[in-house]
Amino acid sequence: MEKMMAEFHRMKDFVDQSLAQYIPNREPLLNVLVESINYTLHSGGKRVRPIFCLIVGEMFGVPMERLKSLACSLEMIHTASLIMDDLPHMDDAAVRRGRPANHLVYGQDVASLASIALLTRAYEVVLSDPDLPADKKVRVVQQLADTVGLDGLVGGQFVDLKYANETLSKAVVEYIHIHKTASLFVASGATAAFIGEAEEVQVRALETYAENLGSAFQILDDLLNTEGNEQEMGKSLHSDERNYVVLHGVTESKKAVQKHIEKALGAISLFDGKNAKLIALCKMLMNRRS
Ligand code: GRG
Repeated sequence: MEKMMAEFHRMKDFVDQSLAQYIPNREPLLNVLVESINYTLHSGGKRVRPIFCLIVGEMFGVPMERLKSLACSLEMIHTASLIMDDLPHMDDAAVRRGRPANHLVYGQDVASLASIALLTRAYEVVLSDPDLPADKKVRVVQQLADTVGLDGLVGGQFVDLKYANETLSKAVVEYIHIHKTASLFVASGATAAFIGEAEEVQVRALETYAENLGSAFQILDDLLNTEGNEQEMGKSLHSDERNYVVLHGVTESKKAVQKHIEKALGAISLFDGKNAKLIALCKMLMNRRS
């Protein structure tokens, strides 16, 4: 496990360093906006989605360097969503990644623009990658846009916000988790597998893994919101929210996490002998305290 953790650290460092190259500041008038983007981008995110992308790439023989733009793009989308999520008219959170939320430092106007700039940049970096063939770029960006839009993060966030004060059915909670959280996990694995020219059945298996890992990740997030500690988590906790734990209780939620993990691990048995990192990623995420 220690060796595996060292590998994940190596991937995280690669993403951290590469991200810095993708946010150049060519215009002094934009200094504050660029500073606001970098403030949240480089404030200690776990880089889970790009790490998953790099693991999948490795399984199909794609070197990290070839997935640089995609891995960074996934993290930019995720960070853009966090900045937006924290805004007062959304989740209204004061702390993110252990620091005051972006809008509390730079203002809501700048934070909103930082989120949009980062999201747009996410598509640009893939489209302008000289090492990715044009047909691959188009499919990847199409999947990323789908993952963010109405049928993805935006849809999940909308349902989460608009139905937060109603009694949610299991199906609606599942909709929120799959769209708001799991969809970006799915895209992280599926796009890397596509670049690695994986077979259809392998892509499906990775999607099942990612959807279940993403759902487990979100339920665990809800559990940590209830049982965790704000300092360790590095973000504002909303224990009173109508999240999975409030609806189903701690015991049921822990069972649901376990069930999703079993499904995730079941799906990747197909890659027997090549799936050690995916198993380790599951374990690492389930043991997390932040
Ligand atoms: C602007 C891209 C964009 C989307 C608009 C605001 C919104 C729609 C969606 C919000 C989605 C959201 C914040 C989901 C929560 C997902 C989640 C569990 C976040 C925590 O992820 P970690 O633990 O965080 O990986 P770190 O800080 O480690 O990166």
